[in-house]
Amino acid sequence: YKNPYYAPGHSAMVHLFEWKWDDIAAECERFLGPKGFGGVQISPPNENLVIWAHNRPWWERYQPISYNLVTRSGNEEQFASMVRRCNNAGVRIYVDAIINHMTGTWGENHGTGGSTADFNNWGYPSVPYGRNDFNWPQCVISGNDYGCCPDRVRNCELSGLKDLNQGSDYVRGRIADYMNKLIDYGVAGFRIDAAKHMWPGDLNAIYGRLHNLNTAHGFPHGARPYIYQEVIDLGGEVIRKEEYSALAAVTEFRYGLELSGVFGGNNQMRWLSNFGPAWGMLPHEDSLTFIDNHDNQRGHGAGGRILTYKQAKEYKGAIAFMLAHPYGQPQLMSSYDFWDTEAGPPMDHHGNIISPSINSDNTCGNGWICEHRWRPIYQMVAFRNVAGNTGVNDWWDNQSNQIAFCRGGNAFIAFNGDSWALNESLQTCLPAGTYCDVISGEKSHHSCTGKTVTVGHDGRAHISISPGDFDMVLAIHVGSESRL
Ligand code: AAO
Repeated sequence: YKNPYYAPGHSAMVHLFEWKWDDIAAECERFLGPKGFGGVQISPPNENLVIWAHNRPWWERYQPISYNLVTRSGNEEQFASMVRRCNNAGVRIYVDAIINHMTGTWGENHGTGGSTADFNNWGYPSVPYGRNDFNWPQCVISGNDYGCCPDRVRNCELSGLKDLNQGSDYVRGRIADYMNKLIDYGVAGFRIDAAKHMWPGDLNAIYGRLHNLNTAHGFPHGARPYIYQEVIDLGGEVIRKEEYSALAAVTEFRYGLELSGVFGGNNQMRWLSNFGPAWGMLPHEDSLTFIDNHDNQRGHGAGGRILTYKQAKEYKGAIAFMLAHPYGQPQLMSSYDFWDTEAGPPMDHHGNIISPSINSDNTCGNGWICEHRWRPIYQMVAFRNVAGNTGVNDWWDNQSNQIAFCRGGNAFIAFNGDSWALNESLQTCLPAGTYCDVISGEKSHHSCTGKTVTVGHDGRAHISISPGDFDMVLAIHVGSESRL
């Protein structure tokens, strides 16, 4: 469950938060595939409660009312077509699976596909679930429970969401049927929402019932789905991430918190020389890494000061480090603009999601931020693909906030987080040549629209990043040689 099964030459997944299936399919073909992205995490595809009381907030999608594949993002046919088209473009689809609970009660009672619930009887006829499928006695998790009481964290309700009993064979069956249907459609894996709130043994039993990935979609025989479990463990709680990494991969929340600290100026870059498990993070193969996610970019879930698109220069620095560094399986966030932390995606007055528009410079419009289309970000995905399985070598730092390192002999990156210029002759590990910095520009025909770097026969080059530069990063790799 720890292999994402990316297509060869692809890496990194992007969470296309609240995107529609047709738009994702188009994005796979026109952008993600050609740029070398590994996959897309989609918003939950199963039917959710419609919540007009909060003007269709994003979080209504975390309130399942059935496992029918119909949401604001699209219907079952559109889902199937998206998976097919993305796999054909070399881009995998990972589903956000909400299997801990069903919707809470909201004085509104119809789903995105027209299903209703019988809230007084814990009844979800479209599955169907009834009273016996939930944990009893009914109770709600309080903040203190995280420090003392694993049984309450797992058997009580997460903010009033009806808590399914995954110990039941019947419930396991309904969940596995749902996930298997998605696997058969060609998805490559799942984010397990609220995994901390389910017993590891129950999850293991459910994973054991899952089908192998669909060979008709290009997966090898016997391939198991990639599973990354949402477990917030920043220390100090009774439930530990290792209980879950024993089963499958885990979202490493410490990663984005630490890198936000460094790139936000609260810790020195030089300490990053041993970034990874030495910082209290999971082993490489267990770790799904990210800077921000859909929760913490708006103050939900794990707290802390997390960088987002709103602090663009620092954010791009942290993302560039994540993509340049070999530790973990990186996930990028792709957002819509928001100020109200409850606000749903761009929508019309019927609640229909408005598609992103694509500008001539590759960026998005209609209220969509599309961080994944920011040049330094998508070009760092290409950097990661070129770097491949190499480790970090030739680390350099100035004992402060200027650092640089190579990935084997394929790629080189430098960062300047100091208030003075970086101006050094550094070892780039690259063959002699003229390279185009993929952060400040790109290769265009036989020249470069940004900084150029000349590497000598000894592999050294003069590297300069001034504090006034638009970005704090400079990156070159064997694919950015500008006179090829
Ligand atoms: C909505 C309404 C509620 C209403 C509910 C029921 O907002 O008012 O009661 O409906 O109708 C999302 C939204 C929720 C929303 C829900 C359903 O975030 O606001 O509720 O949809 O519509 C915990 C879980 C974690 C969860 C996170 C939000 O452990 O799994 O809360 N994330 C996922 C999704 C998320 C989704 C759900 C789960 C539910 O990503 O989008 O909710 O499907 C501690 C614990 C964490 C815990 C947090 C928050 O964290 O460790 O496990 O996360 O508390 O309760 C420090 C600590 C850190 C701590 C943090 C916050 O930083 O170091 O550990 O403080 O206290």
